[in-house]
Amino acid sequence: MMENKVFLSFTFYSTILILKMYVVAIITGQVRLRKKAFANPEDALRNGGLQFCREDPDVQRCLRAHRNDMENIFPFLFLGAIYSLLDPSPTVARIHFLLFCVGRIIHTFAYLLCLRAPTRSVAYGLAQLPCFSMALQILLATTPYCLTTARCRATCLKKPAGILYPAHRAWIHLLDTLLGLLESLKCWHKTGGLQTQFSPKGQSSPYATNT
Ligand SMILES: N[C@@H](CCC(=O)N[C@@H](CS)C(=O)NCC(=O)O)C(=O)O
Repeated sequence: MMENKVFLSFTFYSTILILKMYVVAIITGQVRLRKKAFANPEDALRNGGLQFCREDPDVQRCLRAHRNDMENIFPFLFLGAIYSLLDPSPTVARIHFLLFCVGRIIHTFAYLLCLRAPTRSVAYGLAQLPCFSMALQILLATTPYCLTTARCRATCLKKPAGILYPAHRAWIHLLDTLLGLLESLKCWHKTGGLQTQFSPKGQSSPYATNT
């Protein structure tokens, strides 16, 4: 793991973001104390009385910021980890992680400090871009395997005499078309596209089989 620069970079930015979430949780607790707005009767009783077991707009804001972090940072932890395994360019990967991290930090500031719209939305959109890019690259890397498996299954469903049903033939043709499309995308990738490899270096296409 320590030799995988991309994974180290991912671990660094992920940890920063997890610490950021902890900070939001601490701020929520402080706002509860300052505004006397507790979530549980026992907390309210300890801090002045049951009447303080209530909601407060500032506490709600902190909770929404935290929830939005969970909606976005948790998927990033998955996407970033898998993306790191695809052997992308370390520089491109770092740009992905940095963009997400900066976007999420600005989002939190914008939310907690009630910054003027559309600051928060722009930060949200900025952070979503690398996530969509990583998701797309993961799909490009994994879809050939799934399609090849489907194709193998389809060819195994031959009639005893070795003849293919017309529906099977059409299905195999569709899978071949999709695989060809992915092969073209792969070439585009290698000639300066998204810089991620689909299969280990030097290995021929895994789906170059005959019908
Ligand atoms: N669950 C979100 C989905 C869309 C989203 O995350 N929007 C961003 C940019 S407008 C946001 O900050 N939403 C506020 C929030 O989740 O509390 C929502 O309800 O708004």
